[in-house]
Amino acid sequence: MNKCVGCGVETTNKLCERCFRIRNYNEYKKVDINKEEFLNNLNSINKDDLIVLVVDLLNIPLNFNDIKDRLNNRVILVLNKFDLMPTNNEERYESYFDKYNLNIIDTFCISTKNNHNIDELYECIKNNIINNVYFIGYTNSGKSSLINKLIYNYSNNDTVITTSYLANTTLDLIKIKLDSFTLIDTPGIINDNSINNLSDSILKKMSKSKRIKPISYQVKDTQYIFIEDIIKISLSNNDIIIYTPSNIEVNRYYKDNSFKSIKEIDYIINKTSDIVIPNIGFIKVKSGKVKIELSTDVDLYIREPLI
Ligand SMILES: Nc1nc2c(ncn2[C@@H]2O[C@H](COP(=O)(O)OP(=O)(O)OP(=O)(O)O)[C@@H](O)[C@H]2O)c(=O)[nH]1
Ligand SMILES: [Mg+2]
Repeated sequence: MNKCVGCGVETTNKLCERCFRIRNYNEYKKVDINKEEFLNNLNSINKDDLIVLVVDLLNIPLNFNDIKDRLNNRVILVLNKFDLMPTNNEERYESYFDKYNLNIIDTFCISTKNNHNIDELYECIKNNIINNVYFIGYTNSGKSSLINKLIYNYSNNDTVITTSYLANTTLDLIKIKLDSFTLIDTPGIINDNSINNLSDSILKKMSKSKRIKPISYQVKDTQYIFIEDIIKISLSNNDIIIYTPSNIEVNRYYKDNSFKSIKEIDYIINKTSDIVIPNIGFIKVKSGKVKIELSTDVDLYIREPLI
């Protein structure tokens, strides 16, 4: 048996059938994974291996508890999808992670898509690597896309790892020789089930996202804000700012439409905070009551404002 060059599973061919279909027919298939088994993939990390922890700026985890034990090594923190962020204040995003107390050598805001800070990151990897560098992080954060970018920019190797907008694209370790060291792609960890509960059309839309354009709303009692058909927000005379990529639809209505709510959350906000909608964006609220209704089972959380 070979290992599929696209996702790492055992296969008789160079590419497994799933990767072949993603690449040739744009056909994506969700896979069910066992989180513990996935975490076991990281057991081969040795003490002197370098870690590149890849975080999606639109899906910052509340904590890194799942992978905390694997983060005792030297870590380069990579904040990916910087192209989607509404402001270019890199320091602001970087310092946001101070509170996570990770063992970080250096932090980079990068955009794999726009090649932003990739040279700087590569220099840092070269300066700190002994043998191996593991790219780890939550699913869909862009680990495989980043490795593809490094292979493309800094080698003559024509290997391409499969990437997609769905969760769990990489299924096993993938080792790539570059220079005198080895890059190791790892299967992303699921932090909650939010991404699997989003519709295919929303995920597809998110994969074509454009830079976030914040929209401020002064909302009266009788109004509602809708984000696509996923979220309905009601407030009483409150100000909010919605941060979602500009291709995501945000609308204000004076009447409720036929929104089918499956989950309701009532927040009482005391100080300026973000209500985070993983993978989609966040809502900055100053204070007061906010009611959120969801038409799909997405786990929201509150954090200090990112911006
Ligand atoms: N806007 C934007 N999208 C990106 C960037 N990098 C990756 N993506 C998108 O993010 C999605 C996930 O990318 P992958 O590289 O497959 O992510 P991964 O971390 O390897 O995912 P798993 O293998 O499931 O763990 C794809 O739709 C990519 O196109 C970036 O810099 N900017
Ligand atoms: Mg991957």
